[in-house]
Amino acid sequence: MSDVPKTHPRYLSLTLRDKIVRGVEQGITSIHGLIAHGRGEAFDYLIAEKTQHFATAAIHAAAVMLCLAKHPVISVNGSVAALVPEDLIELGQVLNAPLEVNIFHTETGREQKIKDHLLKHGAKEVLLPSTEAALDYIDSNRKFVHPEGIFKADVVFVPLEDGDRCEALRKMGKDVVTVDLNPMSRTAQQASITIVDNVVRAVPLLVDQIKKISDKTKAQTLISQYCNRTVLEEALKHIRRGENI
Ligand code: PTJ
Repeated sequence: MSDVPKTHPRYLSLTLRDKIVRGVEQGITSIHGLIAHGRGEAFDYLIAEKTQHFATAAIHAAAVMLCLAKHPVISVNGSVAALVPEDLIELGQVLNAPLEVNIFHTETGREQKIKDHLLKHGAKEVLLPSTEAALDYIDSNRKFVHPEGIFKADVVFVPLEDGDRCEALRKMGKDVVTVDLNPMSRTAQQASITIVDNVVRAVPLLVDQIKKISDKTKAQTLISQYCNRTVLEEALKHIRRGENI
């Protein structure tokens, strides 16, 4: 870790950079994760590095969708494994959902390293992709999934996605909940629910929200009223107005 004093005005942001850099050094995060992180930082700036109202609305709906799912699965790539391992594990625990490693950039051994990293942070079980099950409508490495995990899932939580797989999952009739700071990305546009927020803020809030749901039938009403398009438009309006610049 670099020696950033806690009093530095950009302490939090610099700490996140360190986590991604450390992830690359450990062989967990793809080198492309550095570029993805930079893109995320730029959008985070535009929303004042705060969870805004459109993200809160999406988090509430996502909590319900994940709670009502019969077979929810949490997809983990090399970037989120470096940024929020404990929060993803807690999300899996509150939902009783498996974590499944799924990466875009193929580097030998990286999937296993991500799995080991999650186990070290307290995960009980982590699924790996298998050649026994593959998604339709996609050619990249992300098509390989676990037969008891993403292949069977009705709702998949896919933070920081690259687009293609979100489309494939939707075409296969699955619901997708994503976290993406860019409301214009293909993933953001195609997901069932898009949380336009930093994954480091969004996942703990999602866990808290899930814990608060006591009446699932009542919660169902919330989801039937949710419109992802409207929420994305709100996020774009917020960015265009430049309120935080
Ligand atoms: O581990 P791998 O091989 O699966 O690769 C993971 C990355 C993230 C490198 C890969 O999926 C990728 O290249 O993603 P993209 O296409 O760059 O998209 C990442 C999206 O996540 C972009 O829209 C970013 O704005 C957004 N993003 C980046 N950092 C964050 C974020 N969204 C939420 N929180 C962040 N911290």
